Amino acid sequence: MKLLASPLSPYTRKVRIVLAEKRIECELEMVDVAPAENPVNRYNPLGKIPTLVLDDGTALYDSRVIVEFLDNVSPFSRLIPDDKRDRVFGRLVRLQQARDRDSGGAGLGLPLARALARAHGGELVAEPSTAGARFRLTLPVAEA
Ligand SMILES: N[C@@H](CCC(=O)N[C@@H](CS)C(=O)NCC(=O)O)C(=O)O
Repeated sequence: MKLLASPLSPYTRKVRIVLAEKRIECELEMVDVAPAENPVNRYNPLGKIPTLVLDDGTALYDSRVIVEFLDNVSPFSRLIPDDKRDRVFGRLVRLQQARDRDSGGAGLGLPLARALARAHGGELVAEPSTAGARFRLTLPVAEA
């Protein structure tokens, strides 16, 4: 895993803080994004840093995406504490800026899903996960 970075970039510093907090080993490659043919273009069409290049060549960019990925790589020093995970069930809560109204998210799906589960005597909870979101739905067995 390699982070294309610059010491002057605040977004790079944010990612480096997360790497340090979570004690994730990562190669750093300092790059200059000023030239038109900057070395980041090969991995990121926006040519911006930070860009994280995974061992299989997959490139992740935008510091928010990188930070969320890193938080899921290791459960150590969780950025979103387990006891705050229930926040996703709050009405009109959208945790990622990328998931705004234009992309269809109103922050109502999960509270409605939980309300429906509870209306049927069940429960919907968010669980820890190392790969994306994970939910557990329990419903009572209907009596015949
Ligand atoms: N939203 C991006 C912003 C990244 C960004 O603007 N990086 C600057 C350096 S701090 C950059 O690469 N600028 C070069 C350019 O825009 O061509 C993030 O959070 O990663």
